[in-house]
Amino acid sequence: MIFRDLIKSSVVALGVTNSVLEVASSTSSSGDSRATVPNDLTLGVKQVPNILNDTAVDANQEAKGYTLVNVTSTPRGLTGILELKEATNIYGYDFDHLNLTVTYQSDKRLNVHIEPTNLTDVYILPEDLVVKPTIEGDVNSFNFEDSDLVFQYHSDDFSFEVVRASTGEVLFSTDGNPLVFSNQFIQFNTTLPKGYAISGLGESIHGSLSLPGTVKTLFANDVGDPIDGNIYGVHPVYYDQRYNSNTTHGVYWRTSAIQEVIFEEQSLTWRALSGVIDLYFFSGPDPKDVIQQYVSEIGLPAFQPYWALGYHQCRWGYREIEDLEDVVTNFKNFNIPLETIWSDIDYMDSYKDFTNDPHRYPTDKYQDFLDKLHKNNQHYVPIFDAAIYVPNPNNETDNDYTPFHAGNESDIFLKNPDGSLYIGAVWPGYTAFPDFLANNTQDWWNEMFKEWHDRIPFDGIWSDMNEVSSFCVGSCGTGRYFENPADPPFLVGGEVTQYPSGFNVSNSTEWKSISSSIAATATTSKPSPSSSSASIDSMNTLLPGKGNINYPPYAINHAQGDHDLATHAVSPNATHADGTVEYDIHNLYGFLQEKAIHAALLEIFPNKRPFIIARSTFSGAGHYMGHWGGDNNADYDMMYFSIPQAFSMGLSGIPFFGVDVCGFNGNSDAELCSRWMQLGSFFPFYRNHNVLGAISQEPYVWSSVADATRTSMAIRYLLLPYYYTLLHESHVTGLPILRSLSWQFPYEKKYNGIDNQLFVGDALIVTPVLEPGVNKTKGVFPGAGVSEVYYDWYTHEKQDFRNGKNETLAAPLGHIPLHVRGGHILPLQEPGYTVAESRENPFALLVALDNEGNASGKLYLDDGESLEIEESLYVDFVAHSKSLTASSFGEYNVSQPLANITILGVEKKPKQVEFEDSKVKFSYENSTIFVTGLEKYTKEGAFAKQFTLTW
Ligand code: MIG
Repeated sequence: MIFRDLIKSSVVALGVTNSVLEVASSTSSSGDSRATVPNDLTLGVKQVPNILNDTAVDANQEAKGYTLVNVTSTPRGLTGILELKEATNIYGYDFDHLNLTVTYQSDKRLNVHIEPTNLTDVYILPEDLVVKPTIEGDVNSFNFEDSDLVFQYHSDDFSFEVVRASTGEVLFSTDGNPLVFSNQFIQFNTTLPKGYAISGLGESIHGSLSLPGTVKTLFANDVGDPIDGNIYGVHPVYYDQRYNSNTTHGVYWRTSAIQEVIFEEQSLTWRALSGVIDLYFFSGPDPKDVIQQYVSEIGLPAFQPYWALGYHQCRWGYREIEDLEDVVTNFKNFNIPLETIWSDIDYMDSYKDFTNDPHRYPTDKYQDFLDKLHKNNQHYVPIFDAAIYVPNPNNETDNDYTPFHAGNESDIFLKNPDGSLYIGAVWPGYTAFPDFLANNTQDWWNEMFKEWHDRIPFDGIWSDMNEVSSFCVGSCGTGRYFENPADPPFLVGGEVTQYPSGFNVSNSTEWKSISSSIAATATTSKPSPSSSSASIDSMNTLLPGKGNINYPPYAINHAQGDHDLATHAVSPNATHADGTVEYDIHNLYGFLQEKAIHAALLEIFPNKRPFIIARSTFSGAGHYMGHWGGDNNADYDMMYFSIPQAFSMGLSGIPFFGVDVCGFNGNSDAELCSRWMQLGSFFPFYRNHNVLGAISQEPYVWSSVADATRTSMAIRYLLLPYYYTLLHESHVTGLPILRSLSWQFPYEKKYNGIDNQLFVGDALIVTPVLEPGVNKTKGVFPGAGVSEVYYDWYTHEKQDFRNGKNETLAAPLGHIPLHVRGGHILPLQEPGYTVAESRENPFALLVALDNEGNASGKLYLDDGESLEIEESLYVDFVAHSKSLTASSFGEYNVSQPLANITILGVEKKPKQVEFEDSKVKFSYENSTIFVTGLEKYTKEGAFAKQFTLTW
């Protein structure tokens, strides 16, 4: 074992708190003594975030703005020139001439584009990296009267407004605040109504954005889920819900720049540290309209394979292949469905991508394991880290690492400004980073993935660390990689002593022994600043051209302790093949890598939907992958935050989302894990994942959790056709799968910001328990008793809820309140152990009638995996006047019969129930008709023919 200093800040940044001691080395048997990346290489230069600096210059006050001249109308809008009134050079060199172009792209979409007339040193985001919303219809003509949005401007002291034509409401106005446009600082400000209701601007774990004083920093960051801080992805879009006019609009700034958005009492100031202004306004008018308008422009969500909806088990610390085998067996023995088993970095040979440890994960055993797994219709997804190990040229064995050499020969890694290799440090030691702007990268990449898959036939990829993360500041491996392999500059995987809140009550004896150690480790540290972005050029950091990109004059409130942009990330001056610096596209690294993985998987599995779960995302990434919430904690607050995080990913075009169920950092406990396994079973992506060193938290570890899991998993698997239909809907329309109450009921402000309940589609509402030690929970049921009806999922009883009332619901451990909204019909299928088995079982329908006795619903099915779908099945269900009709379209055949139909909300027991012309068996209880024995009428397949059921 090697003893090293425990570097608190790095450890905390990684989320690996309370680690005691274990060497990161994976080949402990070899007895090699390994170098360690020195701690001092991890230390950035402390920055004082501008927003925390009382003496910082406020550009809204100091800048002088521009004058608009030469306004010319165009068939689709107007153009003009903006002339700088007076240079103030706040946080950057002001551009003296800008081009303004306003384009009415459609009746519901307006683009405001502002860029310097001289584009030298200005980063323009290419369309092949991030798609551009395009003009609808004829580019040369537009009927301005039809537009929902109107652009207005003032020439002197240039400002502009976007107004909603139908209501005259000002949606966006820069009036009263100058435009600032310099090489390292762009800023505009819009007024907002008092008490605004805004969402978006992810990715962050956040409460409401509607609180004045909120700051959203948009800079992709490898950090363990700080509340409100910048985390893995960047989504520069916000949704502004206006309750005075019952309308919602969206504003998207198509930029990869480092950004910060500041919310004040009645305004929002949006800042970027490079690029140009490329703003898109979406007119809605309902929140779901805005989501679809935005998401369909950035890229509709990927269609995940059907099996992705099954249950996923993961952890960091399945040390050897036998651990995976045991887990798979245990799930089976405890009769808890397991669809996919995952590997964290444990499988790798010294943490090198594309390898497997010869002792702990020997290829032959590994292959046998996967073979058996696949025979059982189960799946395997390994982790993949973004950085590529730079082998030690002085060590022959170590140097035998093709992925690096092949990549280096093809010249596909990021460079330093002087053209040398940029070498950072990640798990294996000093590492290089693929450059997805280099010409040969994709070929190399495809080859590496292909070879890996030939040896280890995985079913999808889990992409981690692609912010892109690096443990040291700058190219620390330059001149040092001959020390490789090198351990990370901190310790990981020691004993974890942190337990969820409430653990002391439910586990009082264990609590006694651990509470003192928790107290001992609870320290806080305050940074002592050594530089600041206080005033106009106070730090003398202004530079013409690109400027000072490693330490921009405006310091964002980056959630790394020292706020240095290069802390825990590749440095801003790392350079791409075409000369682009990371500074301008850091936020895109993960997105570009995910596109490359997507392409590589298509080579391996032609015409199969690639399954990718990735960490760093950007606008449009959802077109390629799903996302997990990163390093949360095993605690109730993080379980709660998973709900707003899911909403936020949904409105960012990433509906396939879930968090580490039962919690990542810290130990979970039976109560938390039981609640979380049940809540997680309603998320599109359902995966339990755990940090190295924490106690086991597979659902079978505690019998109460096993029971709770079986209960809610049975519901999830029963609902698979409903979920798959939602998956398809999100793929073709952009709509999220998990929906907030404020999107479902957009005209009542009291439902805004409710994030302790969630709708799954439009038909189901989940009201989870989010705190320890209780046996009830509370939730609201919009419209109840007025326009809406809600039924208890379990008892089928119509609920006596009142509109707007916070209802108390019984929720003993093991029970998650679930309600069906009247007016909906849900397709169901009898659960099997795997998704494949489930798909062999008979179907069923759940009909929840509304107050008028009506309901409708739909089902979508296909083979569940083809990318180009040749055969699909669409079924429409309509119930009214005591009859239910199912009509199907399409070529895809399901051979499984329909077994039963449940109809909720039937006031009187019917005399008879008929399926087509045959009288069928039924029972009646609790205002519910339960029809059984339909298999004999649907032998050719549940939806082979149109049918009608009457009662
Ligand atoms: O720096 O691979 O978010 O899920 O278990 C930590 C180890 C690296 C971070 C991921 C987490 C994963 C862990 N990884």
